[in-house]
Formats: sequence, structure tokens, C-alpha cells
Amino acid sequence: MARAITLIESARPEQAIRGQEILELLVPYTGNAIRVGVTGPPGVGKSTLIEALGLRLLEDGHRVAVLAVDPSSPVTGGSILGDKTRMERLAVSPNAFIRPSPSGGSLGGVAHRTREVMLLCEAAGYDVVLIETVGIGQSEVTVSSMVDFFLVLLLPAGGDQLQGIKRGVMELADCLAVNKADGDMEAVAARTRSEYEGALSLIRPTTPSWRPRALLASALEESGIDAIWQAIREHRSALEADGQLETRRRAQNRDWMWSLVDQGLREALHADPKVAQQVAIFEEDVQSQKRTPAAAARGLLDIFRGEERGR
Ligand SMILES: Nc1nc2c(ncn2[C@@H]2O[C@H](COP(=O)(O)OP(=O)(O)O)[C@@H](O)[C@H]2O)c(=O)[nH]1
Ligand SMILES: [Mg+2]
Repeated sequence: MARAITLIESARPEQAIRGQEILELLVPYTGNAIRVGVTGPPGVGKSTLIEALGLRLLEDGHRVAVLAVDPSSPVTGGSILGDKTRMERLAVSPNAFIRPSPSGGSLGGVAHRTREVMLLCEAAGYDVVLIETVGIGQSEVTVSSMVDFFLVLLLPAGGDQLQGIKRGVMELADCLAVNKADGDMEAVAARTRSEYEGALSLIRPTTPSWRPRALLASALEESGIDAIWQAIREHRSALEADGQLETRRRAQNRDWMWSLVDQGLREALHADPKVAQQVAIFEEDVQSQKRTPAAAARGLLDIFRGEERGR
């Protein structure tokens, strides 16, 4: 697996092509895992909860893969997941596979490679895939588009105001869990949970057959983990029963293809020598308002299309 991942993630074309060949051979063996995304603000306890859940699943005889999609800070270029936690207890099990986020590149590129590694894990017989991502920016949308079940972790909030969660993220959630419901925070966490439950009832569910839940958890004390796993299993049964799981995955595959096409077109455009020659001029014209952005975009695309036709 390590060697296949190296090929898949390689920046060298001849290696990457071999990685793709391996993936194509493995396609018939993929798709059998329960795919779970876990998001939430930094420090909410995503890694701790994933480890607790993972250990719990190992006890039940599951094989668990843990992957990460780290969007990297656009300002510092540094990792946002900042995973010092290596999930040591999980990592020692032969039935667990832990892979940190592939480094570098756009969120799209990182997510793309994670998705391929997920397929590889499925082919290798891991039947639960847990994907950690941080709840800021676009990455939660990206991860929700590659999983069956999307879990959003939240902190117990002091005030009566729902903290930090955007409506858009709430709409993606199949389950919310207020983590750190332990010690002094237990009562606050319970209040926070019922506020979120109220908020959830105002939101259109992700699928008709499932109503998102708001749960309490303490990843540290390993409480509430069973209820989360129970929700994941019930969600799966409900979606399998009415065909929504297949519908969701079909749509995800189609969207994935188009995002690769978009990415490929963009790369081809930037690699085009005629375009490259003109790009600086067009940019300067737009910045100095000699041309409108729309006219400049049209101009660049015309150059690109002219090149394509000339081939
Ligand atoms: N009290 C309490 N602390 C927790 C809990 N879960 C995680 N933590 C602590 O919160 C910190 C951040 O946890 P981590 O899992 O790395 O958060 P992540 O950034 O969301 O992955 C660590 O010091 C954890 O020990 C919990 O349920 N209760
Ligand atoms: Mg983490």
C-alpha cells in the first residue's frame, strides 16, 4: 500500500501514470467501506474522537483507515490540522491504517489524492474510512463530497448564541456532536446540544430518509462514541433501503470527474506556450483598466482555443 500511495501521490508523470494504472485495476474492489468525514474547528477534538471511534471499531472486528485533508493555511502555507497527535494507540494495530494529508498543492489536488488513497484502502479491505478535515473555508465542502456520512464536531458554548458554525456547514451535516461534554463543561454542553438540535430542525435534511441528529460526546472519556457509531449505522441502513446511498455516490463520482476536467483544462491553459506569452500583457491591461476582465478572459480563451484548433 505504501508503494502504491507513493506512486499515486508522485509528481513525476511516469510514476503517477503507474499509480493510475493500479487504481484502474482496483476499481472493481472499491466502494465497500463506510466513508465518514469528520470536521470541526481546530482543537475541538477531531483526532481524539477519530482515535476513540477507531479503537471501538477495531474491537468489533472492523479494519479502519484514517485519512486527512488539510487545506494548508493560504497565508503561511503551513498545516492547519497541525497533527501532533499521531493516534499512537490506533497506529499500533495491524488493522488500522493512518495516512496524514498529502503535502502541498491546492485543496483540490490534496483532496483528489486523498480520494484515490481512500479507494486504495477500500481495495485493501479497510471497511471503515474516517477522513479528518478542519472546519474552515472550503475543505468541509470538499470532504463532504467524498463521504457517505458527515460528522460536524462543536464545542460547548457559553452564550446562547450558536458559535462559529456557518449555516452552509450545518446543511452538510448528517450529525452534529458537541464534544468535550465532560467535567465542568457537561451542563453547558447539554444546553449547547439542545440549541443545535433546535437549529437542525429548521434545516432541510441532506436526504429525505435521514434527519440529522445532535449528540453529546467526550472523546477524552470515550463517552458518546457508541451513539455516534449507531447514528452512522442507522444512517447507512436508511440510505441503503431507499437507494439514496447509490444515488449519492453516483453523483459524487460524476462531480469528481468534472472537477478533474476543470483542473485539467486549467492546467492545459497555463501550460500553453502562446497563452504563456500573452498572459502578463493581459494581466497588466486588466490591472490598468485598459481592458475589462471579461474582454481579457475572452481574449486569453481565444488564444488557447486557436492553439487547440491549430493542433
Ligand atoms: N476535556 C476534553 N478534552 C478533549 C476532548 N477531546 C479532545 N480533547 C483535548 O483537546 C485538545 C485537541 O484535541 P485534538 O483531537 O487534537 O483536536 P483537533 O484539532 O480537532 O484534532 C487535546 O488536548 C485533547 O486532549 C474531550 O472530549 N474532552
Ligand atoms: Mg487533529
